[in-house]
Amino acid sequence: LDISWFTDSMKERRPVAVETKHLIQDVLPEVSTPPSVVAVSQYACQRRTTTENHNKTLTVRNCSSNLAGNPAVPPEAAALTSLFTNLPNHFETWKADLYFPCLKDADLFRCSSADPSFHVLWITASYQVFTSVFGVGLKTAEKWYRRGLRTFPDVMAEPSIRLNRMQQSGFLHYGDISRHVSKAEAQALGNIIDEAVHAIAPNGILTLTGGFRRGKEFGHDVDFIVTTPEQGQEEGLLTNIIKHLKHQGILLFCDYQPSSFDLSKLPSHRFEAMDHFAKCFLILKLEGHEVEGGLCRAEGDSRDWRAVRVDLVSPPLDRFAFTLLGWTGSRQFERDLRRFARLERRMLLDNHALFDKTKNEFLAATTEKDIFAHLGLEYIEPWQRNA
Ligand code: DCT
Ligand code: MG
Repeated sequence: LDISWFTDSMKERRPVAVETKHLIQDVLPEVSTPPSVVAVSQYACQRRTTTENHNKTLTVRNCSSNLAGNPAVPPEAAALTSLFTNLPNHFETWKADLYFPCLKDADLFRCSSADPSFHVLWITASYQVFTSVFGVGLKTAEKWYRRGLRTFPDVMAEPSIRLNRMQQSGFLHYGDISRHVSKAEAQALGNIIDEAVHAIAPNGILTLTGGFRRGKEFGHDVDFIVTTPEQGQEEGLLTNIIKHLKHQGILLFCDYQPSSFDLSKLPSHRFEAMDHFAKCFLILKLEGHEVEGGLCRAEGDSRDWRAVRVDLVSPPLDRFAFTLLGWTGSRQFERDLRRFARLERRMLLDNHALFDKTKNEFLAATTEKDIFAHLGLEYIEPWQRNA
């Protein structure tokens, strides 16, 4: 079996022309009949990946790595896995070694997921226990780990550690917000936010985005975009929504970041993980009676409410399509979309705008379809962006 083309590309982090025919024939003869011709783009934005792909292990691990701050599945691996079907269990460990050669020292183990139909392979990087807390990033986790702290009680007992407000809430609601959010819970939150938006701005526009827009059944939070048809009126919208939620007694935590968006500073040649629109990271109290079919409750939990993470972002209307495309994800899809724009089209794409470097001009868009068309890409529906 020669997979050097694959592992070498992983080491060098360069894209590969995916040539899977031999891999499938040599390694997996009993598993599936290989397609006679396999043509898979290295870019996720040229593939249609639904949640119903044959790649449950990596799909799920991609979610958990998202949650835990682990490196995401490399693009080459994501492309490859769209071809695997019904892998025998022992291949999961083999795949983990193949996909994560950089994490040789990481502690690999198996555990059953909530869905018993497949196993989830977790890579437990040393800091993961801490980065799983809302408000604790890699830097803080590393700092704590280097001090010899290994568990939450270690952190609590360390007198020199002063948790910020976000971390305090992260620990306080850890049990709730580390449990997944169901589609029904996301729907209930949509109703609550919609009511708040329309109490403030009768013409306000609320749009579900993130994983739930991609048709996922579960998520770690619920993401929404709020804006108004009157350009400029979106200013103040979020702060008023926050006040409204507080008045309802359901605001458990709020980190509000005002807009720092400045069109004259675009295009940005530097990659920025986050956009500059006004946004807030919330923890809301969701009550059982709001949710069709009831709450996702932990065993032995008798409360009729749970804490849920909600993100709201508020761009001006003329930036809406870019924000929607950026926040719909998946992260892998977004990364590849930007990489495709840069390398194949000499364009810069982010959540604010699309800039054509050849023509030296911004390309306007009112819908996601406009952006795909500018990029010369076939339109990919949100539920096909689960790379
Ligand atoms: N996003 C991005 N880059 C970031 C952060 C987010 O491109 N640095 C995009 C991708 C997905 C979207 O924003 C929402 O982020 P998450 O809520 O973290 O992801 P999700 O796909 O909604 O996953 P989950 O279902 O776990 O919430
Ligand atoms: Mg989300």
